[in-house]
Amino acid sequence: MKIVRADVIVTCPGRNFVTLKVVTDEGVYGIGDATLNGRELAVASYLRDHVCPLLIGRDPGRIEDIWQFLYKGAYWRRGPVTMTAIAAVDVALWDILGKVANLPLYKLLGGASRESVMVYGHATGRDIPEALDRYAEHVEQGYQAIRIQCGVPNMRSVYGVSKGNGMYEPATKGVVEEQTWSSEKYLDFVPKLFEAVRDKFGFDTHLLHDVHHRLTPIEAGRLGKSVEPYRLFWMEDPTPAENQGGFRLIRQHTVTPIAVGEVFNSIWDCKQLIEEQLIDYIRATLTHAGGITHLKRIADFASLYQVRTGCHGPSDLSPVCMGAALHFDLWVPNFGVQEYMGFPKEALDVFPHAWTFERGLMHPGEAPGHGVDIDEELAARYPYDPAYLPVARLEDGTLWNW
Ligand code: CS2
Ligand code: MG
Repeated sequence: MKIVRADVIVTCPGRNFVTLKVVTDEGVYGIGDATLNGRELAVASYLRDHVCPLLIGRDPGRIEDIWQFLYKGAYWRRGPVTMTAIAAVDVALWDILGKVANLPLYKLLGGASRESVMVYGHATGRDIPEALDRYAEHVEQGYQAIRIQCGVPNMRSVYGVSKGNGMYEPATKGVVEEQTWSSEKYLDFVPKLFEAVRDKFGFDTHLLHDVHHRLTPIEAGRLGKSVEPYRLFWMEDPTPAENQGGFRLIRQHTVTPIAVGEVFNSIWDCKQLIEEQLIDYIRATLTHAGGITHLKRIADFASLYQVRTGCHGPSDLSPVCMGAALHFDLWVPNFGVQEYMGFPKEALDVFPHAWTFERGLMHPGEAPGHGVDIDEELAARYPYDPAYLPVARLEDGTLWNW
């Protein structure tokens, strides 16, 4: 079997997605997600102009060799664009392998380690009452794990809160939104949010929260300590993780579990955090961390240190990533939780899928490969629509971490 075509499909059914389709001489094809929110065309070009021509004629079954060829052959190793492009190729090749073997991807990885995958949804509100209403809806739908984000009094904008009643989408079409941030106002407020959740709903659901890189390490230590009575499942991205050693300071002050890694793109980004047990969950996901081949390595390394997976799964990664991630989640022995924000209807129409959702639990299905397809004709009706992630500024105007 040989690769005869590799096409990049950019579409915007509700939001921009980049998909790689790899076609073999026997007509079997596989698809992979190559979406990098706010920088989509960089990955599309990296694939179209530099990678796809190198795939033609290769054996799609040599997944590991092609991964090594694209990683070492780039010379300029790692980075979100490179690793997202490699991930798209990798996931497409695993999809082809599953179709050729007539097996769902999770069986190729080693079979199911559990009956289903626990996912967490997003409850957001402009204030505590509204956030509690959304939390109640998720409890009603049977979610066992729920992330809560809320507006902060006297702060004009805040991370993670839906505008209106639609789904939360951070990117804004055609413009970079400038948001304001105050760590002091946030730190004074957010324990009240968790207290309200636990007072109203008790401790039966896993409570998650995303700090989204906003604090310094000592502030993160203060936050973790202040919320220990509310027993969070995790506080996510408490501080930017370029300085992995900075997390030692957080660990000195709190036992609140920590999740990091959605912006990581290789095992090297998380090595120190994992081997020093500075985190409890690794958030790296298939699309941005080199695909199945690399994320398996990260998960196996993490398992040596009792660090569990918590794959990133926002609506700005495509249904292809979601489908493949559920196979990974069903197999991975040190599974923690999977993020699932859902998708706009038009996106689910463009990407038919085999996964199921039932009362907070998901299953990838039994279709050969990862079970997600792309309707290219429908995709063509949604042209790319440039959109950008916001930036955050402190109240004095200093550019901060969004
Ligand atoms: C967030 C993401 O889901 C999360 O944990 O951090 O929504 C993140 O803000 C977006 O993926 C950025 O595109
Ligand atoms: Mg996050």
